[in-house]
Amino acid sequence: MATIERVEVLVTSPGRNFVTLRITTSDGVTGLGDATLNGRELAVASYLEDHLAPLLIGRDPARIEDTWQYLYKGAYWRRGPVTMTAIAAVDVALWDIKGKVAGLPVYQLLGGRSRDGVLVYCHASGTDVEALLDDVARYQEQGFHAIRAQAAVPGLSGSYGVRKGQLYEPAATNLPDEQAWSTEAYLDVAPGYLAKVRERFGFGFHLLHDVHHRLTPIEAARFGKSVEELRLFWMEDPTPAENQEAFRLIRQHTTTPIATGEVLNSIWDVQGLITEQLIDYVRTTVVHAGGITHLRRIFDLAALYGVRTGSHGATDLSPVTVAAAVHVDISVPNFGVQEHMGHTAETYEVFRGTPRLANGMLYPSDEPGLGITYDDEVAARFPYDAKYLPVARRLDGSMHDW
Ligand code: EZ4
Ligand code: CO
Repeated sequence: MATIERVEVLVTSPGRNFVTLRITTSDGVTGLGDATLNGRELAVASYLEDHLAPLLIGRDPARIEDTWQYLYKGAYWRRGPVTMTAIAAVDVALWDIKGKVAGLPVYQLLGGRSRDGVLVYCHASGTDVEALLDDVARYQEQGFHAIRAQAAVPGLSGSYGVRKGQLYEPAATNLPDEQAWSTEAYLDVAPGYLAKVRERFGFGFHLLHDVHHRLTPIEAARFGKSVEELRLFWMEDPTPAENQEAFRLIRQHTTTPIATGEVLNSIWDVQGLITEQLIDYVRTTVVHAGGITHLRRIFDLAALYGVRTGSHGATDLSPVTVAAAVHVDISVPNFGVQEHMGHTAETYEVFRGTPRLANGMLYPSDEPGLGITYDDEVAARFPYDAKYLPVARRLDGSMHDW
């Protein structure tokens, strides 16, 4: 029997910080797992290095489920983003190893393809409405069938989702950027610019919008109602995700589909949302929700209730997660859509072999395992660089959800 011989925690910052776990077996097979938790990277690195690595050495790498249960139950302290991201990294690295040992891509181990490719949505944004419309046009020309639209709210520094450089990168400062927020101003403009997108481009593509946890339940209900005719694919995170009750109220008022879950990390966090059919898309993803093993459990529960998947896929999820997500997405019966933003050229030099993007779809690699390799030499050129997500304050100076 092969055993786990080496466990390495790799930190690199090719444009942004990534934490990667590499497990090597006594047979010399390596597996990669993403362990990136934006703005709290080193907490997960320490969890892995100081607390999990000693437990993994000597274990059978083939026992993925048992290792998952051992790490989850063995922590005693349940759930939480740091724990679940660390467990995810181990889980994904072990799936990568299992695929390499079997000589099969991970999606084959998950039951094979349920579809030809994975529909992705991209991020269009603009500092004003015209710029947003230009951006939507650009993404349509690139062949995307699903497009998220976000525009700056005039007079506010804190509009979520508006790109400054080539990629939207909110964790951009060495201390949290303080941004101004006004719900009233946002609600005044957001339905209007989404309507302009439909006016200009019609209904022949999926239009998405991320509210990013900024509204109260009744505000979210009003927003959802006001955009019903625009037939959004979804409104994302209308209210702070931890209050599952809030979704019941929103649901009673609007037929606009709801997506949530990118900040949630276990099946327990989405249990009520799914079983009460309070959402349409569950956004939990491989890296923050306990890996492939646990994510599949969430998606299976969702399938029972007609809830589809819509996994998070921002730039802070490394190419290892993108690859793992595509292996899951292509195999599960209740796939909905996958968020896709892409990464810097430097990131693709560190992580090679990322899924192929064509005509608005991602296709998994057919290499054994996940199909991703990690270049230590390139990674070493980009040392860790502390970066924080912004915070939002209302106009009276009080804290708001960012
Ligand atoms: O703000 O991943 O839908 N995507 C998002 C992201 C999140 C970042 C936080 O790290 O909401 O842009
Ligand atoms: Co989001």
